[in-house]
Order: sequence, then structure tokens, then C-alpha cells
Amino acid sequence: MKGGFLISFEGSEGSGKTTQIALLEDRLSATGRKCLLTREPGGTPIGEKIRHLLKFDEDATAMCPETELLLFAASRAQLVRELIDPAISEGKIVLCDRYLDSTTVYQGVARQISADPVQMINHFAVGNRVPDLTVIIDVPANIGLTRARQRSNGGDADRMEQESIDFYERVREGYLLLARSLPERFFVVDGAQEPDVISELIWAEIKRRFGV
Ligand code: T5A
Repeated sequence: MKGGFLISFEGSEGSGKTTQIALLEDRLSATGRKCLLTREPGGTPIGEKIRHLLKFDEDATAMCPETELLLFAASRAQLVRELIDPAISEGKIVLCDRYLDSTTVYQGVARQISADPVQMINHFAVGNRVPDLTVIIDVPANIGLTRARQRSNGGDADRMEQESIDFYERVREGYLLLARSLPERFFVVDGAQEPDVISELIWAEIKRRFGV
């Protein structure tokens, strides 16, 4: 595919999304393709303020699941219109660290908000901008959480990292269920392998699908 397209990366905390996005950008850049790297929540000035509210604001401990869902969607709506759509129009490959499937899984499956409003709000936020490919990096919840906590050097976990292990197991199961229901959009990779091995598997899939 020579035009622009969107690849999202999903997985639980510490699954290795950020690491793999950086490795993929190196490979794509070496072929001469221009990339835009972005993340959710965040990516725009408005989105980064929402990110801070969702993760670090001391008053956010009182946040109810419905508010949380709408804030993630608000950040995403801004990101699509301000960055993702223009970049794709310019022929860039957008690599997004989390996207609408995070809401389906974290707020829908793990927080147990009904599927219908989650789907409707997701659709309202992104319009037609569905990923051309979603890479799920699958790791057992305990491995991902250990990595995430080691990376923050024992510093305080943010609000989203303070859930029970059951919550992150539901997240993992939610992603795997989603991938089984939409195999044409998802590629699941075992994230317990070495980063270079995972990167090679993702690259092979991208070449197969997009011929880059
Ligand atoms: N959320 C988000 C929702 O609830 N709903 C939504 O709609 C959205 C969009 C975002 C939080 O918000 C929630 C989900 C999250 O709880 P975040 O700060 O963006 O939080 O954090 P995460 O997306 O969870 O990202 P992390 O930074 O925790 O993890 P990554 O990016 O998956 O992992 P990465 O690459 O930073 O690696 C973590 C550590 O592991 C090492 C790395 O070197 C690093 O130290 N590592 C490996 N170690 C061994 N083997 C490998 N293969 C490794 N790969 C990486």
C-alpha cells in the first residue's frame, strides 16, 4: 500500500507497545516511508491535558467509569481530527500506541460498561477512522505489570496501574476475544519473547499485508 494508513498497537500495561513502535518506525523509515508516532490518551495538547487528568490528577480517584470512558473518547476525537486524518492524507503511516480497542477492553470488558454505549461512543469519536491493522502484544498480566513497575523504578503507579490482577487478566482476555472476532484486522504476537524476535514477526506481517 503506497498511501497513508493507520496501525494501532494494543496490549496490557508493560506489554512492550512503545518498544515495538520505535523498532517498527526504524524499519519503515529505512524503506523511505514517512511515519507519525502518537499515543492515547494524549498526542495533542488537549489530549495530553486529558491524559494527565486520567492518570495523575489527585482528584481523579473519584472518577466514575462513565466519565473515564468519555474522557478517553474525547482525547481520541481530537487526535483523529488534529493529527491522524491529516497525516494519512499526506501519505504517512501512523503508528498509534493504543486506540479505540483500549476503550472496548478496559472500559467495556474490564470495567464492565455495556457494549452498546461503548461501541456507539467509540464510533462517534473516530468516525470512519478504523485501524488498517491492530497489533496486539499479548503477555500474561503479571509479566506486563512487573515490567511496567520496574520501568517506573519503583515510583508511584498511576491511577490506571492500581487495579487488581483480575482486572488486567480481564483486559488480556478481552483483547484475545476481540482478535478472534475480527481476525482480518488483528495480529496477535507473543510478547514474552525477546524484543528483536517480536519486531521481526511484526515486520513480516506488515510486509505481507501492505507490501511495504
Ligand atoms: N486506557 C487507555 C484505557 O483504559 N482506555 C483507553 O481508551 C485508553 C486509550 C494508558 C492507560 O490508559 C488505559 C490503559 C493504560 O492503563 P500508558 O501510560 O499509555 O497508560 O501506559 P501503557 O499504554 O500501558 O504503556 P506502558 O508504557 O506501561 O507499556 P508498553 O508501552 O506496552 O511497554 P514498553 O515498551 O514501555 O515496555 C515496558 C518495559 O518493558 C521492557 C521495556 O524495556 C520497558 O522497560 N520491555 C521488555 N522486557 C522484556 N522483554 C520484552 N519483549 C520487552 N519489551 C519491552
